[in-house]
Amino acid sequence: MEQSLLNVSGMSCSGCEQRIAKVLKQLDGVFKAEANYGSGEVRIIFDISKTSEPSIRDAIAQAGYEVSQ
Ligand SMILES: [Cu+2]
Repeated sequence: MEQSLLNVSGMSCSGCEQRIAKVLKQLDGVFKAEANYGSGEVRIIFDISKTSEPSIRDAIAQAGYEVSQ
């Protein structure tokens, strides 16, 4: 199991948190996804054999948010 903490900009309310969490939980291999718009952080716990951090970053970007390095 792998844990990543990403800095995401563009979240402005709890709806954004829920939207990102929902999108990430739909990815195969993601066990936990928590977004916090106050801190701009998204914490993900995932199975590295099923998905990857780049895939997670892509999913967040496709949902309309920006992931910083
Ligand atoms: Cu929002």
